[in-house]
Amino acid sequence: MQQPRKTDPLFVAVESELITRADVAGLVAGRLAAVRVPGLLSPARCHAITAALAAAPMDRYEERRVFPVVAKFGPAINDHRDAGDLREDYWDAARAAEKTWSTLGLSDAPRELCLAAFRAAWPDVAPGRRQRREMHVGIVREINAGLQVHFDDAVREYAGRLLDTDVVAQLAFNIYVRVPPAGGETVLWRRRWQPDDEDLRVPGGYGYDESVTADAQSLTLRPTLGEGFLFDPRHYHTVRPATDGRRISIGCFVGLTDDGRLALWS
Ligand SMILES: O=C(O)CCC(=O)C(=O)O
Ligand SMILES: [Fe+2]
Repeated sequence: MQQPRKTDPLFVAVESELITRADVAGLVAGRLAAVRVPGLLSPARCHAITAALAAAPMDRYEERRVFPVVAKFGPAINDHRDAGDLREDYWDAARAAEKTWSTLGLSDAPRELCLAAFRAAWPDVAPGRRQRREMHVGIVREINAGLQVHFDDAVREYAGRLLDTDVVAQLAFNIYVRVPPAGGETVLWRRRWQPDDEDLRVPGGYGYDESVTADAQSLTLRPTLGEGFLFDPRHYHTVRPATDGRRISIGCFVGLTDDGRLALWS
């Protein structure tokens, strides 16, 4: 893909030792495109998690929408969405995933790993609430064959509000607990959804033809083991196929709410 002749100096990735308040604020303000946190989890913890996951029953995203296939553990809101509403079966899937995880013998649940990554930056971080119920936090995904080019924006995807509080900005967060030796990059484009993009929808899919990104400036981030990425998912993004090996992450969405808190969900 051709890079534009002139580039936006604010569309950059920065590295942080820990997610800071300035990182979150910088992403929300559009002063940054992505924050990378190398070594957020130690290799030993990543190995312990992937070893335990071998005994966990993974399922898949809805295959008629999500192709190539993506294996996952725990519910994703977009698999339980009906006409802009969250179906009741989300809650059953959430409780079932939490129960199964507790049998794996690991010290930290995905929810705790996600919350912990933000506590230093934003002490007021908690699972988001919908109709007073706590959202599921921490989806485990195995994205070996890549993703469609897409964006994530709960404001557009959920006609009413997704959470009881208003989300004024949404970020996407992932920690990579297993990385392939080649491929598996996350690509972000400096391009947001426009109404005409609907002409470029992948038929039946959740994404768009890659030409939607035209010659927009892009950032390619290759995750390293234990690294965390935080970015604004309203920018079109994708995951490239792993050419061999497995790519496993634990992630969630992060909402900045109108009362200045961070609310997480998956
Ligand atoms: O796995 C990744 O790097 C990004 C996945 C993604 O699309 C997201 O977290 O919104
Ligand atoms: Fe995404």
